[in-house]
Amino acid sequence: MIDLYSETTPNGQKIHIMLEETGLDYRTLWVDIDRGEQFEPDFLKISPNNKIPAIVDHDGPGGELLSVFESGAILLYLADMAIFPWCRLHERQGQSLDDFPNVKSWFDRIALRPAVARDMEKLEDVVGEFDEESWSASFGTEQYKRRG
Ligand SMILES: N[C@@H](CCC(=O)N[C@@H](CS)C(=O)NCC(=O)O)C(=O)O
Repeated sequence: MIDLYSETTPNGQKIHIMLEETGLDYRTLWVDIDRGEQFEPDFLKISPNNKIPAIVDHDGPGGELLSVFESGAILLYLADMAIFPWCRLHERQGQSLDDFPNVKSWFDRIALRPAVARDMEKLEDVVGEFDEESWSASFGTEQYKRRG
């Protein structure tokens, strides 16, 4: 269960939308910033910069309680789509997901989501393999050289 401390502002809406998209179990705790509720000591323990949105995950990493503030950080935390594309490249990092059964199980579940599968299929036709020249142009010695 996630507690979302929020208001109806665009920064708050980002997290409402993301939580609805993920289907995670959450409840909203409204913070009336027009009346200064963001300066209440209990809220400041969760969001030290006295801003909404903030979340408290009652089942964070290791089953521990975890609070996150700043909408960008919260979006990352809620964050499967932010890490999945990097995880697809695990072989390039010399890793096998067989060594990480929990990551593999998460990876397989994300890969099966309809939107992810659709996107991966579309990109499959566009993405080419790296050779020495294209690697150097993207990440190596050639990447900062001006062209033209
Ligand atoms: N960079 C922050 C901005 C959040 C923000 O500006 N929150 C405003 C409402 S949209 C707020 O809580 N203001 C109350 C205050 O600063 O006292 C984020 O993206 O989360």
